[in-house]
Amino acid sequence: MKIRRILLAVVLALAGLAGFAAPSAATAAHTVTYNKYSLMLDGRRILVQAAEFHYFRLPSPDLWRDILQKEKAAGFNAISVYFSWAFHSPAPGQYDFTGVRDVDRLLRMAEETGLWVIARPGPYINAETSGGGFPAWLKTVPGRARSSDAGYTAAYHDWLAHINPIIARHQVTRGGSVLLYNVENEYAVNTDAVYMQDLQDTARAGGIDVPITTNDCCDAGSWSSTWGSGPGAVQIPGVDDYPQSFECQNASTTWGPWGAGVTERVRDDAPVFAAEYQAGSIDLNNAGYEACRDLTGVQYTKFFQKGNMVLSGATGFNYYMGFGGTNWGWIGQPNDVYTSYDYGAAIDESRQLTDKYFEFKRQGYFLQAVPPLTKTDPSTAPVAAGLETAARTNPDTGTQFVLVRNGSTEAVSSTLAWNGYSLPVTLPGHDAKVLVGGFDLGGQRLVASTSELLTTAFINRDVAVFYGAEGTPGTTVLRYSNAPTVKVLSGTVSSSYSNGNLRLDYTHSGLARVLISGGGHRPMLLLLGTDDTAGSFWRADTAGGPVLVRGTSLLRSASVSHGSIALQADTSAPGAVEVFGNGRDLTVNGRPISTRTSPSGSLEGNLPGPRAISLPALDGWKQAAEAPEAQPRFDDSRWTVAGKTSSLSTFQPLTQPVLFSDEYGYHAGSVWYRGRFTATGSETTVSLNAITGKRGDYLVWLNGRYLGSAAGGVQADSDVPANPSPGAGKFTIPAGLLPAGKPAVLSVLVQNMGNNDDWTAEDSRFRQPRGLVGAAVDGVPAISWKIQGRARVDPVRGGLNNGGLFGERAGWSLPGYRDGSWPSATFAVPAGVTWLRDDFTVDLPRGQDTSVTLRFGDAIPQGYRTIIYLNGWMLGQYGAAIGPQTSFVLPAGVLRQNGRNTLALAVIAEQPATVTPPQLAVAGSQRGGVPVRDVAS
Ligand code: IPT
Repeated sequence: MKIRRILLAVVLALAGLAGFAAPSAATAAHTVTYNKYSLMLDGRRILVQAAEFHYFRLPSPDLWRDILQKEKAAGFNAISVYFSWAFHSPAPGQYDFTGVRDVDRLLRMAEETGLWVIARPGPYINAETSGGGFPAWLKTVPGRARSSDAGYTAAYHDWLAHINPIIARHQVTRGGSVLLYNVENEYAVNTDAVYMQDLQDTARAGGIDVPITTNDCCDAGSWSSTWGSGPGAVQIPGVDDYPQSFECQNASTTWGPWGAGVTERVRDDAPVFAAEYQAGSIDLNNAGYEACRDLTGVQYTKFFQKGNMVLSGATGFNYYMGFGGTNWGWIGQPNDVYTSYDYGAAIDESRQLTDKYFEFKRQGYFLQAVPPLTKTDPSTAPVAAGLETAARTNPDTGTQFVLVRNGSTEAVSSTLAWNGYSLPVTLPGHDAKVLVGGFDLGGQRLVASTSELLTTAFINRDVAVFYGAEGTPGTTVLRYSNAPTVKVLSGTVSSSYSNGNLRLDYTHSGLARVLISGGGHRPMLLLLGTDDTAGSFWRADTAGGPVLVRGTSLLRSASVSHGSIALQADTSAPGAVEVFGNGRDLTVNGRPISTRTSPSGSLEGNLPGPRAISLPALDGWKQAAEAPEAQPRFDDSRWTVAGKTSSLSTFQPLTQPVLFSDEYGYHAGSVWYRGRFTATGSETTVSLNAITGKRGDYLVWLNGRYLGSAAGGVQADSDVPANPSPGAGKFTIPAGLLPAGKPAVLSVLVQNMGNNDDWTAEDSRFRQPRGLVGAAVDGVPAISWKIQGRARVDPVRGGLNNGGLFGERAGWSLPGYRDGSWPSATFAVPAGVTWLRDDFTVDLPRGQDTSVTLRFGDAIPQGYRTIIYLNGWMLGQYGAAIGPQTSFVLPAGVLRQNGRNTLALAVIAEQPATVTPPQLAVAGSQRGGVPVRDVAS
């Protein structure tokens, strides 16, 4: 054990030689300090490059590792994680940290992957989650939320008492990977310093000893000592920037409407920290997430992020989101998002790498290659006519970082006057570069370059990869004590030597290779690429030295020992692979690969691609209609009596009693109401009112007769005048339906689409009711009500998976349900609730990562909504009223990849309809992947 620990420590120390090593299977305890420039780990400056990841949006823990490895492979050294209170607590005092909620496992995985963690346990998290992460039961707890009021305080103390110990034992100070602890979230509209201070005191009392930060809203710093040195100030102020805003439908014309995206320096005793920097967008206007990816595409990622690097001097970055994931179950906040939380992120919802991922990789590798960036001051920038320039310099090493940006949409060619040179530069429209000069690059001295540095490594000799936009000029100047020998191995590069400087001129194209030897330095291989060729490099740092790889679609990890290089890598097609590393033999995913040595000193070989996939047709559908609750004689004796007369919501019930579903412990999904009264026979109209959140509806029956449906109310914002009648529906009672003097039963099925968030820290918004808010039948003095929602908390899927449809209560969504007596589907459904079930078997190639989706027709039908369950896991909602989504990710693990699966669809129809069933489709398949076990179902 002890030897193992020492070995790991050696590995860690070796890894530490290359750039900013994040933890790797961390064991040793570290200290974290900071000053104006950066955080420091054991006194060594670090730069934090984090990607936001929400474990609760990926219900297959083995796939967490896939995402973490992909983030790591893009040069991220950290993840930022919200911990969702609602996700862990279905009821007051009940907490679950098992299975898909096992955050201890998540933090272990982060350690194993070598990623630091910025832990963000709220209690309020926003994040387009229902209630902003507040459990819905909090709506019934007295005391203003996000304040120091007693009731709220007791509630969040219980949450923190559960989550803080888990976070605390994974801190870097205890050998783990949690580096920062973030309290609250954009707590800027209504502020209570006693509350902010208590969150920090509670964390400290709970063993949190890493620096505490908070993310402030909207380019502005607060909760810092300069803003108010009183209670509530955090150690490291973080600032959120979303320069592109969220109008994905205007992607092609939008450029920075929310500002320059330069993270503000809030105070001088802490580093600048971009706590959330926009890296995607919510799809506010149903444009689809590809439009959001365009809004925040490669040009945006270059222009704004590189600008921020130099203009802000930030040494902590967190990109929101790195991977968005899925609002499965009822975790989403319906006003801003539908099922998919793809976010237009660099890694898409089906876990595929997009173009933007490769831009993140270029930037991430660069940041790791230039330690002097952790301590810089603004300096005089070289000038290039027609282009924006700015510079920072490290006061100790003199290393310069020069931003060159083109704010126009057309390419600009200019000359950069820098360090005594006139260097031609061309930038495509909306492009940006961060150039480095005065830098010790391995055993070399870089004077200046108009190519950007991707990475540098010592692999038998110095290897450096530089790049620039295809077809643009590049110049690199290196210092030598006498003329070196320059050998161009491939490409066109001219060189000249004078006064100790070697100048190389070239046009960025493909991948040029130049071997430089002599000149008083150790030899160097210079690789001069384009955005694409540079972006194709993968790097892993091993105990046996760094490894550079080209030709795989991903490099997950590498090891080098006794002359053998072993890669864990994915391929999306068969093809050539090239590996630079300290070895003569190569294995990929355990398979020996035959190789030859190239003139560049690398190993070259060929790798197989993925095997073909065949998916079964979904053609065995069975069908059953339900909604017995609509029938007058239905037995509701076990249902909850709805008889309350008041609630804590500022929204006053329109009629008595209070029918808000949360008051009766029903917090998610569908909820049924049955109201009884004695008819006079002369009633004409049922008047109802329901609040569902955006995208919801409700359906109404009287004495078993379907009366129709209405859209549920929204009332998303407290800043619009309150709508006294948000979700009104009037239903005519057919003549003769209500015999005089006879009991009548009114049945109503209401969707609860999720709760509003509490972004502005106003109770009115988050406590807004869900369910019926008013119910009357003309001439009827009183209706007595019963209510039924979810039957129980699903022990593996949790409290947000199910609502209270009859089929959900009776297990129709579950894989084990016996549907043998159900007839084959006709797909003709009446108004009301109809279920479709299909069992299917898949047998996907092993050792291959296949992402499967459920595809519906592109023309989204009106008039009904479909709730999708795979093996009992509620994975989405499809319908015209819900959003533009037609394709739903079926995460591996929830999808049994080699076995039998059950799909169940609950169709809630506002009128009779014919349903077009979905089919399975492949979103991507790569040889490789991580082992994925079936998630308990
Ligand atoms: C910022 C929130 O902090 C984050 O939780 C998420 O909601 C994000 O917005 C939008 O996706 S708030 C910022 C836009 C003012």
